[in-house]
Amino acid sequence: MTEAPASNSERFYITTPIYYVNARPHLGHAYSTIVCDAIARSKRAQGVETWFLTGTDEHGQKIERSASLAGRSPTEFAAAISGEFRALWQRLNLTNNDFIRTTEDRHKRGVQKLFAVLRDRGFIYKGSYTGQYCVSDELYVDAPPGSPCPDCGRITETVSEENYFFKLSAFERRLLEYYEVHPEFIQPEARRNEVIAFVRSGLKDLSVSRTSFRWGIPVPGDEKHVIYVWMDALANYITALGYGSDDPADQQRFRRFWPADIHLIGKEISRFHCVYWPAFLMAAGLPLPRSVVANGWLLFDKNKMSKSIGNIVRAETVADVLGADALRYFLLREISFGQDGNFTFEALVQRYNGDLANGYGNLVSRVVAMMHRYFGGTVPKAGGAGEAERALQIAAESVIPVYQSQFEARDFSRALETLWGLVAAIDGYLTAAAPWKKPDGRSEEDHRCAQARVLTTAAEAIRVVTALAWPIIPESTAKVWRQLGLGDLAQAAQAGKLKTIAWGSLQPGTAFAEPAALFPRAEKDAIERMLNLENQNNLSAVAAVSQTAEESAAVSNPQVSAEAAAAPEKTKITIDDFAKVELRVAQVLVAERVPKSDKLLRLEVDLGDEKRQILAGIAQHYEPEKLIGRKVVIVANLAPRKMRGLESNGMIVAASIGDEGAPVLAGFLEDVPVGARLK
Ligand code: ME8
Repeated sequence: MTEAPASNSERFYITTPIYYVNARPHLGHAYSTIVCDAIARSKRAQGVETWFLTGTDEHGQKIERSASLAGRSPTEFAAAISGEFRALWQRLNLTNNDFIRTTEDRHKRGVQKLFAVLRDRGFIYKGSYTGQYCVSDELYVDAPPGSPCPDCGRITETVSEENYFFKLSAFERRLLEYYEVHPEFIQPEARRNEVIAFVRSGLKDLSVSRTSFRWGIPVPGDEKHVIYVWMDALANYITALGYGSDDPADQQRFRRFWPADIHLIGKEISRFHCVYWPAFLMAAGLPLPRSVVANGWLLFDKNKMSKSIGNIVRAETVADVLGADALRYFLLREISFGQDGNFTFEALVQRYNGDLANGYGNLVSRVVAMMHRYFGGTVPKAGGAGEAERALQIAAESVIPVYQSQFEARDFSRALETLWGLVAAIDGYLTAAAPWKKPDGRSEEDHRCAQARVLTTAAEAIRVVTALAWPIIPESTAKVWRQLGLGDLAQAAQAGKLKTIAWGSLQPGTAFAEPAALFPRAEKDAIERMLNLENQNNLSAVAAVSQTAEESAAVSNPQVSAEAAAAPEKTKITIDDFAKVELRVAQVLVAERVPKSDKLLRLEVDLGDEKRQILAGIAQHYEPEKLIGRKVVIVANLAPRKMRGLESNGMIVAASIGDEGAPVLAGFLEDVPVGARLK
């Protein structure tokens, strides 16, 4: 049975991609995971039993190489980075029900079962593969040797191995039919069109095992093969629920939540999720997920924020300075979901101050403070509503369904715009009513009645905004809920009390809690503080790399380092000092002159696991065209610096010849792999 059952309104299963552990998490990862959290929270608030899964993708050649570059075992390396993801998700108040690591036994067992089922059903056969492979994307590339990867542009490597193959070609027609019958399966439309075009261009069988490295899950019964990392990774969506387990509780969870309602992913991994994954599931006779929804890219300095480009911003930095809710709000408000969107510190601070500090935060603190000042913090009985109160009520009642349907359609930015329209309306109402001012000629008693009416109406409207905004800014809305004397908001959501949000639930006699700061205004130095945190972190990342190298040098050569420590020499460096310098082989992909500079060339080099931009003062001695494809030696852990407005991330090593110091680039007589370390 491969047909997905019609959507189940009582249960909901949502997943994020599981993230590679080759580097620390950044805002791009946080973005996809925050979107899932907001959706999961809103489903729970509607009383839907929800399962939200995230985790880490820990096998494969890319992780094995990153670990070895850091001088650590893959197990240790993966555990450390996976721990960072998990800690960050807690910090951002994410409510995932499970966190799967692909190195866990429960996952290995499930993946091996899936492989065995596919083999038993005749969809896997043995053959041999000679062709290109992109280690960074863990992708087989159909192109001649030396070709760049069509997705990331890195040079592919030639692989020639005995492999197991999956009969992907057998699913071409069935997949196309499935996309046709289920237009909602791939979203948004642009991704659906790309995937359909890819499948229409013809599907070749897919190699699903590797023999040239060990860091993966062995093929059951043929252990010299490890299972292709994408088959391993995609299976997490079922192994985490209990696929492959004998335990009845796991089996029940799997039956309860599979198929997934939403696999939320970044757009670059649509092919894996919309072609390979449904084909594996069809072959295994399992139901297909109801939808694969792709978010666009978060850009920084006009490029996709990515660890390999090196233009990342950490979520911790924003959370440290402005709080986790500020980040959650900003990402959902600023980016039109499904499209690419820019991250800038300026826009972040502007939105924070405008919408959160001066908007919602200021509104709440004024109303709560006045309720304390004029009514001792207890909601008074209010007389009949006037025209202004009725207008605010109508505004709130019309915002509720519009907001909910925009949220449901994942148009988070518009949904928040709608909701903040209500914040502005409450603000306007309060300013016009000015309950802090007794108009001339109004009796004390009438004034008190007016104050009661205005403050209860404003507080009621704030209650509506707060209940609706909870999935997006859970920490601050929970504080507001408490200040309004309504208790624990998360518990209220859990108990289904937010299922219907209707006007008029704030009861007279409710005791407000003391006002507490929500969003302190960000001062001028907020951006500088965030930039400093990022710089410090970059430096400590370089230091961490050096330290690992230092440790490993000491371990591999304890005697030398002990002697060096005992008898330091002034003019000579120790082996430990040398180990701090990360010298690596890189291949030049792009070389061009820097405008208005006769000395500088701008190079883009490939280090195997990442690409970098380096500026080199060699333009008078080397023609840029002749450098393309050449392997050079670079100092890889040099702190980045800017020249002519361009960042240089590393240094090319060259001999300096003659009085003029003419550069001659270092190279090798034997062929050396890209990324190799010089020791
Ligand atoms: O691809 N903008 O892991 P990964 C928006 N392990 N989203 C971004 C982003 C950006 N700049 N950068 C990262 C993998 N993401 C595989 C997935 S799933 C079975 C295996 C988010 O660490 C986005 O969701 O490269 C993207 O798809 C994911 O992180 C890629 O994370």
